[in-house]
Amino acid sequence: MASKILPFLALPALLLAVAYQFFTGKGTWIHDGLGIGRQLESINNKNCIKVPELQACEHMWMHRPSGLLYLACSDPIGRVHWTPAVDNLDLQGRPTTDYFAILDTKAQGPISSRIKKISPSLYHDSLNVHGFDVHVVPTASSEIKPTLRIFAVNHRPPIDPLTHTALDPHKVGANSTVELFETTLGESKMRHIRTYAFPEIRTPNMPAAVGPDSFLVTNDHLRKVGHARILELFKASSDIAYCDTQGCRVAISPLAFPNGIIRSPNQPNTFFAASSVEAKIRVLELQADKSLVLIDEIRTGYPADNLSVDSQGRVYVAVFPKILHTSAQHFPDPVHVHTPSAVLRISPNEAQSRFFGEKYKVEKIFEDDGENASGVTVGLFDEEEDKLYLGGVSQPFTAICQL
Ligand SMILES: *[C@@H]1O[C@H](CO)[C@@H](O)[C@H](O)[C@H]1NC(C)=O
Ligand SMILES: *[C@@H]1O[C@H](CO)[C@@H](O)[C@H](O)[C@H]1NC(C)=O
Ligand SMILES: CC(=O)N[C@H]1CO[C@H](CO)[C@@H](O)[C@@H]1O
Repeated sequence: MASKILPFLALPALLLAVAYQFFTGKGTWIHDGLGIGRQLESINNKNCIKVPELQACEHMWMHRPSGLLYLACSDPIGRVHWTPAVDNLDLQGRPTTDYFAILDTKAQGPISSRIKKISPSLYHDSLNVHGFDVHVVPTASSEIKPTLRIFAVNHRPPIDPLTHTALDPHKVGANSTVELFETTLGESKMRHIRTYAFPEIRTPNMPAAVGPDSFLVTNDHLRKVGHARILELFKASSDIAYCDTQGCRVAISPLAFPNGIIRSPNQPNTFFAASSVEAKIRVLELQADKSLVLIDEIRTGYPADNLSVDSQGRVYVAVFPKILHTSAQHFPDPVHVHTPSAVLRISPNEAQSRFFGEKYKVEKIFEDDGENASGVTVGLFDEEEDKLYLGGVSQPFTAICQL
């Protein structure tokens, strides 16, 4: 995002600077979207530890009963070279060691002894992870370890299918697919079941499992490459697709930069979807014909990122309070430049005001200037332990904060 957005933002930014006084209040795009004029707070950021073994873990998912935390991790420097979502398409620097890991959050002992990597089996292609989601196959009893079906976005390098030669990703983009792996809870292997490679999976960002073989997936852009991608900032043009073994269909469009998507744990047909450029979360309902219908919008005041839910159905949103700093300075040098992060919690509004149309309550449960957490793209809350797990697409560690 950084290098390409900035020249483009220069002119509007100049014009807007003039009108700064008038337009920077809460509720404006400048304030809510770009974070200009926003005051940072310190919230729940004093009691954190850093786990350097888990770097660049963009997304995570917790199996609540066991406390096993699944993470998709990479290498912060590698991300600078290869993150198709933000136009980093340098094949030479593409990380080749991306992996899934499990952190046992309930076990005793040093954290490093509670981490294990999951190695893929029956899979020989490249793996460049991004968003993922897990479908838990129900078991007859809680004594039996469940089977997990992991849907993982994979940004492959493009290869000509006929000549088997490498193509230029700056011209054709990454070859992004969704991989389905199967594993037993806690197991250090995951078997590859299949690859979903369909035109509707174009610029996949985050999948949300629907069933053992089906999922929704956000495409963050309409175009894989090119300067026109920037225009998508101003004109909603991308979509969310529904896919199963037969293929995919567009479930809803047009959407501007759809990003995190997550299924409600208590209403299986309800999904929450975030956008990187809009300060609201959409509540979407999956229909019998596999289209998505907008049923509500929750204003958050922040461009939102990756989403997670807790067992009570509350939604957690990782947000960038200072998106310009994050995209222009942190992403190009994630190890040295730290950037602010915040996590919001959205819960059903139980107060009086719900009768006046405020159906959801939005509260900020974490904010830090970059010292204890940096560029967080996912905040996962463990309500049993009152702990917040903070992963970042380029963060050189994973942070765990006691609330
Ligand atoms: C980060 O955490 C430490 C304690 O772990 C605390 O002393 C410090 O104030 C925190 N940083 C900020 C910016 O609040
Ligand atoms: C993309 O990956 C799929 C699945 O491996 C493969 O069939 C297809 O040929 C690839 N396309 C490109 C352009 O690399
Ligand atoms: C899975 C997911 O939603 N990933 C997004 C999280 O946030 C980063 C930073 O904006 C995006 O690049 C990812 O696409």
